[in-house]
Amino acid sequence: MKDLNIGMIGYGFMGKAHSNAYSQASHFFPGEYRPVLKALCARNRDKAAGFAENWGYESIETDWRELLKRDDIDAVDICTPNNLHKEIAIAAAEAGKMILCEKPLAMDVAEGEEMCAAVEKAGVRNMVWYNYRRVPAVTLAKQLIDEGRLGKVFHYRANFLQDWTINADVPQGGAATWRLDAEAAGSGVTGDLLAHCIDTALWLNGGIQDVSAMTETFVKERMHAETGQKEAVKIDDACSFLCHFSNGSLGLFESTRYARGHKALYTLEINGEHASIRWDLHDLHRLEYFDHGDDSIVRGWRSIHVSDGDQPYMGNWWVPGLQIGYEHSFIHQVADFLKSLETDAVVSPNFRDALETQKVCDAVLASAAERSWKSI
Ligand code: SOE
Repeated sequence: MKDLNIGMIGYGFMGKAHSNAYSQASHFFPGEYRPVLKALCARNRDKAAGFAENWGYESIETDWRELLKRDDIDAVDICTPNNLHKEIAIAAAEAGKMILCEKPLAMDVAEGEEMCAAVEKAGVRNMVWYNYRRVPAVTLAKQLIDEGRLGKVFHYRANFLQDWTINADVPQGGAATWRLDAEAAGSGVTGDLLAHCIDTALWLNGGIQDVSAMTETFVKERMHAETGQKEAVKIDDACSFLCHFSNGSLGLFESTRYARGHKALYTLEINGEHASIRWDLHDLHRLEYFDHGDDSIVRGWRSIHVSDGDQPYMGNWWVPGLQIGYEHSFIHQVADFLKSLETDAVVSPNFRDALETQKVCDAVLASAAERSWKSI
């Protein structure tokens, strides 16, 4: 086995998800390459050391520029808030490192274009962590669509609902709440949650032509964790949009952090001429499937428990019937990245793919601001 030395920047929620994925991938998907947790980089030395010890990183750095200078780092994983993605990614590309970047790719399309240009000029392998594509049930949905089982698609519907910011005392800015600070996050639910829905939609249903959106910021001022002052909230708390897909289907998307009772409810449904598909993150190992070709007396929604060896990724896990969870989508993403090193295939979503998602996000925000349809 060849080593793929990872240098990870950041150690929050995604730092854990990615570290776990690097640790597990080669055990369950053995191949030519094996990730090695070489260095963890974060500004706070004590916290970096604690995280590194817990997850088994061999060393720490407190300045990402020093990490990029190291010859023993092959791939850089960017798990920082969104406002740092561009600078780090461009420098990492110039240093010849492979890059695995957290979503969304960038703060906006202009930044994303620069990042794409940098990785393409340097010729470095790159990937963005839109992990939900690699939930086996979602990958199975892609397989069924590609086999033509749905026929012409009429409707694509997706929601991503949460409720963790309803309390006006939740601050903006700082380690755990930077997602509420426009300076760090770029946008609110559009870049954080709808970006997932858009990435999956572009993958399953093809390009989006135009959008009509509305956004709302329900809590107008929040204390900023860094200044201690109440400041205007500039992110979108909720966003809904309509769109036309290039294949002629109509799209309907909704995301909010104000849906009391919903913690992370990502759902999608696709209605085609011959069949429909739906999926729900809270029951992520199941794919609901309605096939109009079934005999009429038994026709109905079937609930496919995606756990059998001939279903995506499942042959590498337990015996049929035993399921896997959220963290495995990240493990699959690492496994596919490692495989791409062997085969020299492009691994997706790469920066270019994620730029398409960014274009839709930017158009959605512009449409909401201007109250008009926007072309992509
Ligand atoms: C926000 O709460 C969040 O953690 C997103 O940042 C993730 O991308 C999403 O998968 C779950 O929710």
